Amino acid sequence: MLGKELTDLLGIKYPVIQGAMAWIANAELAAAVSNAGGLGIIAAGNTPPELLEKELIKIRELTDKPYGMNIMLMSPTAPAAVELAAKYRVKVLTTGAGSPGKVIERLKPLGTIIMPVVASTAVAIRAVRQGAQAIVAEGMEAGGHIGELTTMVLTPLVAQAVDVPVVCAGGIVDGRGLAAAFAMGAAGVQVGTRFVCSTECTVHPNYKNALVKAKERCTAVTGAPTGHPVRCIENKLTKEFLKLEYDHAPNEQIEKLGTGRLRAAVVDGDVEMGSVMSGQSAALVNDVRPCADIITGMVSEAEEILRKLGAKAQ
Ligand code: TUI
Repeated sequence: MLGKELTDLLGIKYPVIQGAMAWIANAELAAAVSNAGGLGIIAAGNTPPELLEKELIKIRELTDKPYGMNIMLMSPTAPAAVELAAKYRVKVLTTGAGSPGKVIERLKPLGTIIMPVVASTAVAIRAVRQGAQAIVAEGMEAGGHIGELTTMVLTPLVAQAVDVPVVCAGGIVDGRGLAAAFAMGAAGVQVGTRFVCSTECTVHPNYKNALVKAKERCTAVTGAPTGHPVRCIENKLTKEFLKLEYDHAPNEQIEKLGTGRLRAAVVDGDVEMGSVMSGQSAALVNDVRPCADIITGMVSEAEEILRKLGAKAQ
């Protein structure tokens, strides 16, 4: 069975991991994905520790399946999130936006499986040397904070560079993406944007609608000059950001424009002046469906594609 090294490592049924999305990936969404046989992940993001702890308590009531947590290493709340992962014995931890060395040192002895999200081969190799048990290779089609390489190039590069299971991320919404991930040497996929448009996701309906109606070339990347490029649905906010960047505005002015924008989109539904983080794959998402439908549909479609490809190769 394709992806067995990943599903065995994580104790899950299908090789589908939910991407960690700050403000969006809460206990409800993560539990829905885990209950459907994937791996749900609670995003620590910049969540204050007392609120994150509530999510960790809640998910234990919502699922008896494995789930994980993601720590955004650039966040000032990252050290507190690491301690909560230790306290609640979180089984799987993904990290993003930085080097996971210290997190691995602290949590691996407790039995936590660490899967750093990386955007380059160099960071993947270093993370495996530091003890990572799997790697999520995230291409620049993804939403939120991104690297420079595409999924198509990054995935095979990482898969040939490390000897642990690789999870392919960035641009994947369906069975075509899952089959392609296997073809590139990955053992599974991480899916973000598609799960935002799930019935169980508690994001504001305006956010889901913005993704459902998005067409190709609907996203914009801002923040590149500051070294932290972020992909969002193009709107008034991204245009203002890009204008400031074009005019070489001081970093403080750019930072000020960004304050509170993700919350505004996710909680208040402000899709014009909020930060509607999304992958390019929003163009491939046309409906809102239950997580179980998304996952089983993806797996059966991939099996059908792989069967057909197998038949043609003979
Ligand atoms: O982390 C993500 N995606 C994110 S984090 C986020 S929250 C945020 N909000 C506003 C501004 C910025 C971020 C939204 N989306 N994806 C995983 C990811 N990790 N992409 C790239 C990387 C990465 C970058 C550098 C991983 C490691 C790394 O290492 C650098 C080094 O030298 O160690």
